[in-house]
Amino acid sequence: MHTPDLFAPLPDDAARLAELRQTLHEHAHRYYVEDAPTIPDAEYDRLFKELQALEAAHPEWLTPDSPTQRVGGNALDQFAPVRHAVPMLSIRTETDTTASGAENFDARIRRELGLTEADPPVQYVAEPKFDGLAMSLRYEQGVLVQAATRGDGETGEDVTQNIRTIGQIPLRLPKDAPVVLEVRGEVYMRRDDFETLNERQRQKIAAGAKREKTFVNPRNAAAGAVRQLDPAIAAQRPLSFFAYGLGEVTPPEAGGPSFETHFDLLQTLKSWGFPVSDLVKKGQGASDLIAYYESIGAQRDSLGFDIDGVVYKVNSLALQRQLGFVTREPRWAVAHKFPAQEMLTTVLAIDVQVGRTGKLTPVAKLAPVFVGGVTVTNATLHNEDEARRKDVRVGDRVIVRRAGDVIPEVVSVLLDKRVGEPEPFTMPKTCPVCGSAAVREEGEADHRCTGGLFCSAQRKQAILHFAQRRAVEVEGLGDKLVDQLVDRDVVRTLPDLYRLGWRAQAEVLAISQEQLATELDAAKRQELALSTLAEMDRMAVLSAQNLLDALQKSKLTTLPRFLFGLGIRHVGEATAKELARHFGKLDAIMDASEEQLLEVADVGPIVAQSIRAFFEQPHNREVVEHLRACGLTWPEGEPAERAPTHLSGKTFVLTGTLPTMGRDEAKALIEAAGGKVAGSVSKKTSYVVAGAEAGSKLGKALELGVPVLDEAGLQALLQGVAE
Ligand code: JCF
Repeated sequence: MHTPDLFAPLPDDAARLAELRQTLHEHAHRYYVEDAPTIPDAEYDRLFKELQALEAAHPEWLTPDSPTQRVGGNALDQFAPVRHAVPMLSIRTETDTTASGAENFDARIRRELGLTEADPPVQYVAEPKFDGLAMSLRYEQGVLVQAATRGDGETGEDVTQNIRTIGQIPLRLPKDAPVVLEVRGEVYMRRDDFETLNERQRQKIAAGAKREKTFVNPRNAAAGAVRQLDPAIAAQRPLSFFAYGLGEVTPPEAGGPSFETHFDLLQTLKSWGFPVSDLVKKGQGASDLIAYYESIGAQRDSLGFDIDGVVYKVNSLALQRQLGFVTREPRWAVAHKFPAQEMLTTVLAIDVQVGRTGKLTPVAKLAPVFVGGVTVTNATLHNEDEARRKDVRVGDRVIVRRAGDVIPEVVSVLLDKRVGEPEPFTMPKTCPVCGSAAVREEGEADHRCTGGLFCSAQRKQAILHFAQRRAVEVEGLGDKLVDQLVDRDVVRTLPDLYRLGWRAQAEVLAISQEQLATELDAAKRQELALSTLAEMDRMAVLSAQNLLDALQKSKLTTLPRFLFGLGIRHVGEATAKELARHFGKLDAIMDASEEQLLEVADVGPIVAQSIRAFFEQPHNREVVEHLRACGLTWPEGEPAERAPTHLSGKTFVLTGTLPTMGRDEAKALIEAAGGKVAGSVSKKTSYVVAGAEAGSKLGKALELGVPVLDEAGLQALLQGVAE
């Protein structure tokens, strides 16, 4: 009788193992590349553990392309050199950040190809230029066998262990992939992954870890991860990958693929499971390249990752061959750079600025530097802890970053360039403007000046807040004029804006301002205001008159604008609107108890308390009474029923021009249906409503998977016929 071999793999196990690997490969692709998982994470984990158990029971079945082998292997002493079968090209960069960068490239291509004006435009592919590290991935018989850095283009380093940990990189390819395939692309780190990583690093440092550090930017973090000798550490650094080209490939004669265009090549890479950017576009002639440069430039800050320009490539591979190379750079491609977002400069001083609510912000004064397309001379250090953490000191060489509309900030200090031992930054104990005590509340990051409206810096900010477009709007009242009005004591509180010159006049006549009011008719008031304004620097007669007209116009306002303009802490525009709708009248709000305030949608305990505290201060009630006495009015209503709520809890972002609805109209309709309109797109945005010439907000919506509506879609939603 035949004795069964107890150690022979059970055929059931072998089949299950193959099945698990296949399933896990598919789900990994859906999760990492398509960003659209079809099973819950827990289910993936369960399948993964089942495979690990099977492999543990049958070590002889272990292969390097198994999904379990992404993290594994031992720490290295150094990386082995890898000679690239086909050199890794660098790419010529065009630093002219105007349209001519694209025009020059197109003109050069046409010249090299001997084309005349009569010939049709050249076909191109345009891609974003990812700010990461170039990587070459080598597959043999469809299995990832090696990953190498660019190095000097001829010889790179073998970083296979680390690259395996990148979920987006396929460990094995479908059957139709060639026997030998080298895919080239960029390893990078997404911004959100970078933030998470740095937060984790900060926590480790706070817990006493000595050898940990935070990273300056996603590129450096990615480079550090790729060059980690211990793959277990690399595995904790979340990396991503985009493919953009090929190295060595089985030639068509030996059964390999043949492509006609760069675009087809990218599509095929995608079909084999490689991430290819959705932002890659076909186009023709210089005009399409310019349009692409501008469109990607507008989306730059809302992409989830850093790019430093775009790349243009001649689409036809036959034409690419005809164009050839100069040294190691292809003639058929160019990188068209965007303005740098990070630059080096020197800290001249560290000032402390006082905001409207008394918040003290340390600000680094910088030697002027051109960054992100503008000249920067100030960079915020946020608060004391941030300033200390970055350890910025006067005289330091620092990296400043400016992205989009974000306030410029100091990214890091070049410690090895520090000269001598400048004093570390400390927050002053008193307000630099008014000398009142500066305090930092328990659990808060910010220091605040306790001077309140005694502090001229706070008063200036309060006036500018009141006069801004979204509040009562006093056109033409800018910060320079407010500085003068406050510094010369013409304006102390908000009502003084409507009583220009009264204080000085009352003093001259030795009477109170109330008495003066009874003596001044409209013409005299006008004359007094004009002569007072005329004394301000750079104030012409015409602009003085314009300002008086603007002040007059601002007197007829709305309750929400007035409330918002008062600058009550935590009362933004949306809350002001809710308060106005709920109570109808200002007096009702001023006298409301915390409990009554809590009945308003969106008002929680902190906001209720802040409103209550504001109106409990006699001087705040006085400001309101005087503003009314100066003629500020608004229509008052009855307490309203809760507005329709079928869009409540939904947040909309509007971008571009809608065919028939104006922006304000769309906003009003959304709000009337209980929805909110926000200025920027985030994961919390419910819908983006996009019209013609929609900008970067649309790009961001597509990237985050936020549903996008056109005007008709919005109408349907407003009428409740769509979800
Ligand atoms: O995204 C990049 N950093 C990038 C680099 C994209 C490309 O299409 C490239 C590249 C370097 C060389 N193409 C070549 C030929």
